[in-house]
Amino acid sequence: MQKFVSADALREQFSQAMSAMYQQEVPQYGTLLQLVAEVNQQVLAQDKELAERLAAADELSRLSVERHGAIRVGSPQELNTLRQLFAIMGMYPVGYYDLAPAGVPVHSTAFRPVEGDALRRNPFRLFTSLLRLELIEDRAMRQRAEAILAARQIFTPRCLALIEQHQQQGGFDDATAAEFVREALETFRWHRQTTVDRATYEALHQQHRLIADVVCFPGCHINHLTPRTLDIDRVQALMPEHGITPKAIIEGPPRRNVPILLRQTSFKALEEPVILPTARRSHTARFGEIEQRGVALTPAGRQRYDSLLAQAGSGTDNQQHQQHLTEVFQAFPDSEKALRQQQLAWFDYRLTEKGKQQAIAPDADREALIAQGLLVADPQVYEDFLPVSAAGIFQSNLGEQAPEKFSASASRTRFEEALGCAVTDEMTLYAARQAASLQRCGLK
Ligand code: OOG
Ligand code: NI
Repeated sequence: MQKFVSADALREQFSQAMSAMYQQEVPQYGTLLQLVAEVNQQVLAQDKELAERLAAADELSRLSVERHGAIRVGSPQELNTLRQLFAIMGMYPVGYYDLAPAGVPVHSTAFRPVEGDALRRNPFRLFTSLLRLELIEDRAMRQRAEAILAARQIFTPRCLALIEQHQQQGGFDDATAAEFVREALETFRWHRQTTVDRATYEALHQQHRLIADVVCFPGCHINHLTPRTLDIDRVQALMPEHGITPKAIIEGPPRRNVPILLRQTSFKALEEPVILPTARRSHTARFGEIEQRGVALTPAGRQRYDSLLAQAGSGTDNQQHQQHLTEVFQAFPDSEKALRQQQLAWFDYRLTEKGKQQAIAPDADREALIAQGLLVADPQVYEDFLPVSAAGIFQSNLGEQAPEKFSASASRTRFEEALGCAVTDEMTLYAARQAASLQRCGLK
């Protein structure tokens, strides 16, 4: 029988190739990677308990490969082909994010692994946005953009052929896998040369900077990659010393004893020269970002988070903003026990060695078992994104242009039609994982 390369191995190779390409294209990203690795090492050296805990939960090995990226596409066909391409690497669309209310004319999903083993091996995810051209009011402009997008092919012919081959044969051998990674990478490469003339670029840019970025280039360049840090406040503070200018505030929840969801910050997009057929100008699209991931929240926890975040509002000074957030978030329980008891967060349960030697009644009280040292609850890492944070990251990289408000309603159905399938609801995944872990312990 033919031996196929696993989807996990393909994803790993692809994410490494993507990182190498981006470090070459944007050297500041390489600097950021080094800084994050140093800070992670310091944190682990200072916090032995955390180091042991991460090791026990099998989280340590993935830390250094942990990253996400982001891309933006222009047409339903492009999104549909991306779905097929990412499926080969074990990445499936999870979650629907509508960014129009925050002034960004896109809606998005994250292509990511969904199984526990795949996530532990390599959690590489891509935040993928589809431009909502229907939000452009100028009809002539909208049609022009649609025509430009219809005329481009962001995938190499060989990449398309390999996707088809995979669908027919169910896998790749080693050599074909390597070729697939090379070909797939081409779609995400930066091109200095636009496909449109200066007047068209300026007109689209005038509509919205994002539209120019999505429509005027021959591919959908990766616009950032994001390593995972164990201390985002420290990295944010150290960035200037390393010649990197961070955005003003860290997005997401404040620093907590039990980190929740996701905290993110980025460095400003580069102003880089692009070549238009008859002119040159600068274009800002590509940046770097870091994130610190915490425990995934249940729907009840998430509701509480959303309302506290709305209550806290935003700010321009990071220190003040973090202080204010910390105060507002005092209303959110900050111990694992409380998060479990109030069912605000998702956990993975496992029996200790002692626990394995005992008969455990299916309806035994979990907290009692934990107190007796028979059961351990590891927080489930939040694997997804936050729309308010994402909008903040988008905005900080679109320059000073005042955010435009789009009143259009969310359009999940249209997004899923373009994608060619429904997006998976992330809560279902966390809930199923917690339930499966309890079952493995013989608990209900
Ligand atoms: C995506 C911005 C959002 C995140 O991690 O939430 C984002 C983009 O700029 O295309 O990166
Ligand atoms: Ni990002």
